[in-house]
Amino acid sequence: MLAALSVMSCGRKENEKLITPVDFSNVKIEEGFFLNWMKVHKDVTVKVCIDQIENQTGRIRNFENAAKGEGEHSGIFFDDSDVYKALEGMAYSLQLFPDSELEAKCDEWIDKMAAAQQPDGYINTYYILTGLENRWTNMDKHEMYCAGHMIEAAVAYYRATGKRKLLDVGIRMADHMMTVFGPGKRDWVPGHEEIELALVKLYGVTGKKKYLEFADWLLSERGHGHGSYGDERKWPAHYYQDVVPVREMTDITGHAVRSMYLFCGMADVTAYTGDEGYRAALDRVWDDVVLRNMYITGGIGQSSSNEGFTNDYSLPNLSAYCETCASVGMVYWNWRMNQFTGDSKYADVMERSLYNGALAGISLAGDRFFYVNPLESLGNHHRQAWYGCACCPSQICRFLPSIGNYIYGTSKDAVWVNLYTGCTAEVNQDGKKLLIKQTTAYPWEGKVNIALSMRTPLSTQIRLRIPEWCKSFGLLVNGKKVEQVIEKGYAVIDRKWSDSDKIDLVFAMEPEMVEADPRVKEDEGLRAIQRGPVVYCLEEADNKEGFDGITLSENDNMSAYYRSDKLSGIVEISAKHGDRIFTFVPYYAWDNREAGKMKVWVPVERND
Ligand code: FUB
Ligand code: ZN
Repeated sequence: MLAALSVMSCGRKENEKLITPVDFSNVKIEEGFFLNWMKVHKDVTVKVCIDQIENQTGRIRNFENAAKGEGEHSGIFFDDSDVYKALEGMAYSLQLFPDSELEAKCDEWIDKMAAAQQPDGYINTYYILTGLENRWTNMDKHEMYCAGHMIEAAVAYYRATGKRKLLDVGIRMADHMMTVFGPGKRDWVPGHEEIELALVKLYGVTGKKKYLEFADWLLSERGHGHGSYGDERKWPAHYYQDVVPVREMTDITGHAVRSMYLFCGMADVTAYTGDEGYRAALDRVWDDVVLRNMYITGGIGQSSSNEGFTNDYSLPNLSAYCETCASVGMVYWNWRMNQFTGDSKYADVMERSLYNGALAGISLAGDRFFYVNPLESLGNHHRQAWYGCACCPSQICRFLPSIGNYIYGTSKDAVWVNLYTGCTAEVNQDGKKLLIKQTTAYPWEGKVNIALSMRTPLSTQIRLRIPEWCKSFGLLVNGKKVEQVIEKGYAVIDRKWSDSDKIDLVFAMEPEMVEADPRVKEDEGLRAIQRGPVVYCLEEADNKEGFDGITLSENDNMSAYYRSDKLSGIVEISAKHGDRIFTFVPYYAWDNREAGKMKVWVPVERND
């Protein structure tokens, strides 16, 4: 039943997208680095989100009040989106760990959402409770943003359970929007992108092309002067990516999360339409984001003033905004770019943003969150149990359980391995079932063992990403060297595979001192430490004496060792500088102990 409605039934043009990702529901993370995150998500984060949404804030009450048509709206006008994003995360969790109690909670919330929907399909508790006559008057008020998150939750829950009540709410809201906006109707530029990618998901699940076309139309509305956002002096059009038509974009502007969702929407539409203009624009802005505006953590959006981008190569550390949602957005977008091109440079960025920018957004215990992720702290920046604007906690709630999405992909002739982590995946390659079991302590060790199981021998390429940080690697098949070529950052092995075949990969993984692009003035004379995909930082908790004066030199001896007793299990790095030893811990794990200072970039004495 679900398969009949799958994405591939919707007329994706052959070769528009090279790689089809292997869905996380077919990837079991039963060991390794991410297992702990999956458990923490299920046991803690989901419960924290439910408690915040039901008891600590008025988010679910807004739906109850909207259903009754009376009472106040509490919180921010886009708070509905947090409920939808948490629900999406709960749906993913159900897919991994069936749980009748959690499913009942989802059903309870969905009943409230459905009851709040207006007869004409409109749903948004802010306008329902503050005056429906004002709806669709201010493009910055996130009505389509909330609708998009609802549709994403609806698709997730439908896929997890087969239940379509929320999906029908989503369909009615989408149909409502299409009666008001569209060619020959009203113009509209969603002030916060999101609806575009959600409509493509709705197309994927319903097979109704009108949703894809509406997504494309919304994208084409940008940059023609249709935008109207209330206070235009405060937030000019570039904050909303509304200065030029999206096909003409060359530079990244404005709000970081909005940009990420826009680019995901453009990529998703292009995957079906093959729009060359969107593709070319995405390539241009990717260079601008990654080469000129990205932190070493894969975080983006330098400034709190616009929650977004400023000037090329201006990357302050103490005031870095690097919203958690923006790092998750980088994962979403780079994953899509990789699917078009089969170029590992996108998966490299995806990995960087995942292990550093995104994972930093949640405490190791899964109960506290960072919204802003600076690369330096004077000791006054801490995780919080929740936020008034809670986009980041709910983002993390939907992101963590779906991490399995980013590991594998398939194309006509190849199986693609993008992330290395302990897991077992069931992959359909050329109509045949292939079981891939990865065993590895990555990112702490560079050794990866991949064991294949299949009923009958299978001829296919296996494309193994050689991470950009890796200076040398070894690759054996069944214990022997084999012929391989490197293409766009992947080691390609093309052969007939048999049951029980094994691939052994070893990536040399040493602590490295990394220097920023010389145009980044804020990092002049500084170095950061990275090992494998993990970026490190100094915390006062480990380096109590003279923290502000810590200096390294380029030839300091660095050693890395695994500490199962520390920060849920990490590789710690010690740098020996003269008679002092400095301890570095992974950036994502900072602020999980007593309060203190932190820095990623450290002064270095040069040897020349
Ligand atoms: O506006 C909705 C979300 O709240 C944005 O994506 C975040 O940057 C925060 O402003
Ligand atoms: Zn956020």
